[in-house]
Amino acid sequence: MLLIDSRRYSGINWGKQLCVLIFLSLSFPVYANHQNIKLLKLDWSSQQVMTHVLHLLFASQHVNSEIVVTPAKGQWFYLNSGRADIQVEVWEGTMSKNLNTLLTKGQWEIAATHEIMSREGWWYPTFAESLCPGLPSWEALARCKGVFTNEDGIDTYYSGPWEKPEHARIRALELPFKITQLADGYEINHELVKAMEEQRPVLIFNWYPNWVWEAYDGKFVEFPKYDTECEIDKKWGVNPKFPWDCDNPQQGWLKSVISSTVKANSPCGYAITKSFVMTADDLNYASYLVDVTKLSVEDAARVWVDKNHTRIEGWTGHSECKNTKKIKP
Ligand code: TMO
Repeated sequence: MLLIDSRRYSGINWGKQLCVLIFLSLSFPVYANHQNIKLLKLDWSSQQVMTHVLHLLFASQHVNSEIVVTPAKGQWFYLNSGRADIQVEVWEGTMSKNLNTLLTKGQWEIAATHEIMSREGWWYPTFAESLCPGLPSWEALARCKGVFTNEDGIDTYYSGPWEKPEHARIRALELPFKITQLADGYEINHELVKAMEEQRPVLIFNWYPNWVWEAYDGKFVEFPKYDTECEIDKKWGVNPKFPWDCDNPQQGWLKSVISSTVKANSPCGYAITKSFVMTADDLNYASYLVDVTKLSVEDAARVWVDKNHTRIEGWTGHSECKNTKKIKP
């Protein structure tokens, strides 16, 4: 209706307009692709800070880059379609399947394997163990009605927005919990801190490394050990009727991924990203600066780089970077 009206009254030739629009939308991303390396910024603090740190390292070597923002769920679309070139934190616990699919496309490779054993799972404060004997074993949870409740007294597990199907795990392990799904890392941290301040038992998605382990005494629930078969074979594990009756990997990897476009177009950017290998302390500090100190992500990245100034040469002093003019300090 609107289109017909505006057509009648404005006299615009929509056919021609449409052609121009289609031409622009088809051609523009292709050209943009050769100009800037696109760094993917997702929805938890350490990833956001590390993305900005890489952006600063690139800038110090005159490598052009820009930051592209999407929630973690959108990352595979962004990577697959060339809308992004680098993701600095791919976690095994929630992202291994999608990463493997991406790697089979041939235009992607692992840039770095961080020196980190990562884990993602259900976190609770240790003081809750006296209220729910048998923890950290998952079997204790079924016997603990009324302990991990929300403000309305409903037994609740607070999940994140990341990819693993927590509903399927709850069904397969017959756990008496409703899920409240939080939007991102900031909502998770807010809920966790609120519960800690009220000394309220909380059952909530969390991960290692993260600042939480430095601030509070807590543990992961131990589910049956992870096995890839558990995700696909109903018969595997304690429940023969449903898949997903197991944990996430308890000692997972953490990697960065990079497109072959960067390798071809920016040897210096490629070399920097390959050498940008993080430790657990690096990520703890990054998340701490944002979640506890409440710095903006941009400021946190600058503080993080400052703290690590002795390592900068190791990340940027590559022969591939010597040709580019350096920014004068
Ligand atoms: C993807 N995350 C580290 C927040 O679990």
